[in-house]
Amino acid sequence: MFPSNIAACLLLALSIGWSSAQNLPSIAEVDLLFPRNDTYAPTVLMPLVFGIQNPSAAVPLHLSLWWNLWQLEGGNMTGYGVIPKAYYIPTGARQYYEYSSFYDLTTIEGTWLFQWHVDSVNCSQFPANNYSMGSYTQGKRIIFTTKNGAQAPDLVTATADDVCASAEGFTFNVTGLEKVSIRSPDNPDGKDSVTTCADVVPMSPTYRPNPCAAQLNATGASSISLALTTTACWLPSSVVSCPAKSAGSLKGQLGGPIWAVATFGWLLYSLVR
Ligand SMILES: *[C@@H]1O[C@H](CO)[C@@H](O)[C@H](O)[C@H]1NC(C)=O
Ligand SMILES: *[C@@H]1O[C@H](CO)[C@@H](O)[C@H](O)[C@H]1NC(C)=O
Ligand SMILES: *[C@@H]1O[C@H](CO)[C@@H](O)[C@H](O)[C@H]1NC(C)=O
Ligand SMILES: *[C@@H]1O[C@H](CO)[C@@H](O)[C@H](O)[C@H]1NC(C)=O
Ligand SMILES: *[C@@H]1O[C@H](CO)[C@@H](O)[C@H](O)[C@H]1NC(C)=O
Ligand SMILES: CC(=O)N[C@H]1CO[C@H](CO)[C@@H](O)[C@@H]1O
Repeated sequence: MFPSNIAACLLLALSIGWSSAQNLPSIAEVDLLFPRNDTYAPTVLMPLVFGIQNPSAAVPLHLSLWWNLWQLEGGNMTGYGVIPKAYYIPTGARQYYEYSSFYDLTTIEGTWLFQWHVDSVNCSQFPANNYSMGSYTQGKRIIFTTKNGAQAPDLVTATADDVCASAEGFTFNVTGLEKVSIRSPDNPDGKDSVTTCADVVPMSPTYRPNPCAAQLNATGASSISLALTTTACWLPSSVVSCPAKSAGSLKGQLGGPIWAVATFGWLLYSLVR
């Protein structure tokens, strides 16, 4: 049913700006910044970029971002992935980006359905019980097209003034924080760890997401592009043309390719069926 030519995709993060401590209530927002509902030239490294606004408020939401990509011609799922800890965030950053690429997926002309959803906790709805936090899911989808001769993916253009407002996003109104014990596989000794769980209330009906606040300028866009290329260069038999030197030195630094990244929790799993 599913094709099997899927390679692992890697997830990296970039945070920008720093702010002082959090006041409640506090609004966090998750936006899909790229791809947009647009037409792009086929590429081996189509970027996937989420913006997380006010990440300090997002941390206790325990966000997970899930996605899958379908090629509409033939209806085949081409790839899927999860960003398991979108809350793995340096405290105090104002703006945070989780990004990856559809590595070697959108190399041909086609129409693509990209579905994404966000899991988040609400401690007042699902009190932490038996060490687990209940979460709920919200999702959106976009269609984009790849066509020879179309524009190359460009994160600055995709988040520019004239188009940024229509990006898809979800907002969260965090009104309270609760300390909870969770037992997680991250603790091999079986000990509980204490974490913070958010109480969330619905947004006021007039409030609209503000993805324009997550605009990327040339500096941010090129640092993301560079990271995507560098990361793709860690993959065995990478189909990306790699600057041999930088790929080598990063391997040296981290002691291995994908596995080193997994250690930091930044791996975006893209599974093969
Ligand atoms: C979809 O998958 C089927 C079965 O693997 C395959 O025969 C078909 O060519 C695929 N379609 C496209 C557009 O890749
Ligand atoms: C979170 O749970 C509380 C209690 O059930 C509920 O009143 C509130 O509407 C929930 N928040 C959201 C965003 O649904
Ligand atoms: C915890 O789990 C046990 C066994 O599954 C169940 O019997 C118990 O009701 C649960 N407690 C709560 C507070 O949900
Ligand atoms: C967030 O919730 C608080 C408390 O219910 C409310 O006063 C405020 O208007 C909400 N903010 C937004 C933007 O909806
Ligand atoms: C690009 O954006 C970052 C983060 O918002 C900012 O710190 C930087 O000064 C900007 N660079 C330019 C050249 O505008
Ligand atoms: C949300 C979405 O994906 N909307 C549109 C994107 O563009 C294609 C082609 O122009 C439309 O068919 C989608 O409905």
